[in-house]
Amino acid sequence: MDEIIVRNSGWITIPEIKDGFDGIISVVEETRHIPFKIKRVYYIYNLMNHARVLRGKHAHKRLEQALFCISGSCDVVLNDGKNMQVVSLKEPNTGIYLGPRLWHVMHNFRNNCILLVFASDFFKERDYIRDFDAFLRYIKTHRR
Ligand code: T46
Repeated sequence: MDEIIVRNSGWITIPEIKDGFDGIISVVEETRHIPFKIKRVYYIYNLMNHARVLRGKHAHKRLEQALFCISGSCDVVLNDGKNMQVVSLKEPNTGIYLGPRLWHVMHNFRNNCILLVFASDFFKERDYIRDFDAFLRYIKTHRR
């Protein structure tokens, strides 16, 4: 696992309970494994394994999220306005913390990728910054 160098992010590893031939159970408990109170859960699926498929392309002003690829794999480009890096999500028990003010793009979806996301708030379009130049302007005045 590469070290995450961008601000407001980091790996999250959740427990795996191995049941031998009967499979594995992975568990997420709010505030224990996920560093915020969970208000919303959503998942993204039916993703085409195609170079043109790009999701994200935005940042959030306040929202905190935890992103897990629970089937297949994908890459996430993270950009905090200063540093940029690409992380691969490929283990169902290893996700990333996606804090606020972090531009992110998900792509390279492989093998019927299913992205499971835990979010700290309900859906609010006004929390999104969907223009990259607007994001760069925003972080100049909202660094914490
Ligand atoms: C994020 C990344 C990781 C809703 O109405 N409610 C919801 O809870 C969500 C998540 C989306 N939507 C609507 C808003 C759009 O009309 O679904 C449509 C697609 O959303 P969006 O283009 O934002 O999807 P992604 O995959 O680019 O981004 C999603 C989350 O929206 C976002 O918060 O950080 O996953």
